[in-house]
Amino acid sequence: MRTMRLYLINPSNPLVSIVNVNESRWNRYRVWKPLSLMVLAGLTPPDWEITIVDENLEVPDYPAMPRPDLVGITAFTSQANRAYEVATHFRSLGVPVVMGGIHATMCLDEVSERVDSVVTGEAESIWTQVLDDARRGGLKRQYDGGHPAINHFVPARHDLLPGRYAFGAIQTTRGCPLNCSFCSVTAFNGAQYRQRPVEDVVGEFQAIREKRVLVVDDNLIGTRPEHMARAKELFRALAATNLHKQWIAQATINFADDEELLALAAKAGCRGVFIGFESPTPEGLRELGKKFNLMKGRNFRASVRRIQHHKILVVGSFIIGLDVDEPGIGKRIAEVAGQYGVDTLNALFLTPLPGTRLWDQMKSEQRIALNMFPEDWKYYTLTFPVARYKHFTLEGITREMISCNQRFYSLPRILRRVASSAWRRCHPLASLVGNLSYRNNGRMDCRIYADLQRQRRHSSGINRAQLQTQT
Ligand code: B12
Ligand code: SF4
Repeated sequence: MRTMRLYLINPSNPLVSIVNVNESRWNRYRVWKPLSLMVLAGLTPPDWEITIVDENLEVPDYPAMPRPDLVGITAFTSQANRAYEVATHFRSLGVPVVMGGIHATMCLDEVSERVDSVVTGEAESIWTQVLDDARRGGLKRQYDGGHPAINHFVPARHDLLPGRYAFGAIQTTRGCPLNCSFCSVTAFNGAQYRQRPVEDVVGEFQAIREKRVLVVDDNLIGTRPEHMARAKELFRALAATNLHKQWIAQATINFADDEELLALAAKAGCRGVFIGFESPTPEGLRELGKKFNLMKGRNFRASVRRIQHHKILVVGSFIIGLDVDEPGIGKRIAEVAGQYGVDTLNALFLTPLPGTRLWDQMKSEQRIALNMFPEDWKYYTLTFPVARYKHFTLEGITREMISCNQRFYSLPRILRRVASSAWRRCHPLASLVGNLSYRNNGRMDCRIYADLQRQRRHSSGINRAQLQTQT
């Protein structure tokens, strides 16, 4: 059988990509491995020769590369535009293009018009069939992978990307029952929380070259006692294998409620956790459907301290632009995040992502302001205001974001936080790097906001009519 050539491509987003990893060694900490493509590569039989292209690392000279037999493209919504440019290039050469991932699943019709074949849902159950059909020249227009059981997945191909990333990546669970209004995870991965067998995860951890690892799970510990029991089992097994890897993960705030869980996580190499606090007010949490954070008697400051006590840094995420938010919300979030004692703050604009409950609501209320699709998808990075916000103009909400970041990331506050983590012996260097990196991102965003305002005045770039209706 002839060996077939497959390119798997992660498109860049010109607004957020850092293509110049060689320019500064710190940029290595800002590009993350496209795990979806490594998983697809793992599922691909040996009669296919695979090249993974991560445009976030480097955009190659495609015309100079050998002609592939098939191109597979992944994309978050914010990458869709660039995905179509890449697809157009290969289709013009007569190479069939298949696209999958979250955007393809949520915007099937749009994607179908621009590629030869679309895979919706998770690919594990369907990818080899896609490849067989492509080999026979009989690709179907659409495949659906659904939500397969995640027992005994083949490991991702951790060897296929260059060693220029600071972090490896792994996934141990899928799905989330909580279905927050702004989040795509329940719609995409389902409400059932699925967990990979502990031995599979440990085996795959061992195959990762990097010392640091991003565990991409949306909630590594889950929400129920049996989920946490499995998380403990995983942490014990990781600690027992003595991998000496350091990893960061995402979790809900209940991570803080179980001392044994925290101690085991730290022993297994957990150095940081990303937690969605989302809103400083109960009304905000109710609006977002984040009822899990509303549990009676929750003291967020004490919860954060308990996590940090185990030398695990806490990144707190908040959303600006809720209907209940009033002017001054940026400053308030900075203050509340400071009171909770998080090590770094990740503030994002409320963004209607396709497929979410928020999308349906804002669409029906005609509040999606940047809606020249597919061009406008590039702004759906949660770092641009793309909707009409109840109590803010475009400039107003942008000012809130700037004031939030300037306050939280002022140099005296950064120094105070880093001193506090030094006092607690909780990775002060990592805290310093994290704080300076967020401060720097905030400053870059300010420049982009200023450019956008200028573009608006000159009526180029973003459609003027959209912006006028927004303000
Ligand atoms: C890790 C992660 C990141 C990493 C990405 C690393 C990387 N380069 O891929 C980082 C931190 C950089 C990141 C950034 C962002 N992210 Co993110 N991220 C995730 C997370 C938590 C896990 C993704 C993952 O790796 N999953 C594991 C792999 C194995 O699963 P998968 O990607 O779904 O791939 C499977 C299928 O989709 C399918 N598939 C995927 N691609 C393809 C391609 C082909 C050809 C085929 C056949 C199949 C296929 O097969 C795979 C195996 O089943 C998801 C949540 C989630 N559950 O998806 C959010 C998520 C994807 N992120 C999201 C968002 C919004 C962002 C940001 C825009 C904003 C932000 N700050 O978070 C930025 C994007 C910036 C940009 N570049 O434009 C949203 C995307 C929603 C949307 N409609 O796009 C998600 C769904 C989270 C959410 N709460 O809604 N993210
Ligand atoms: S925000 Fe977190 S808790 Fe809410 S649905 Fe998404 S993954 Fe689940």
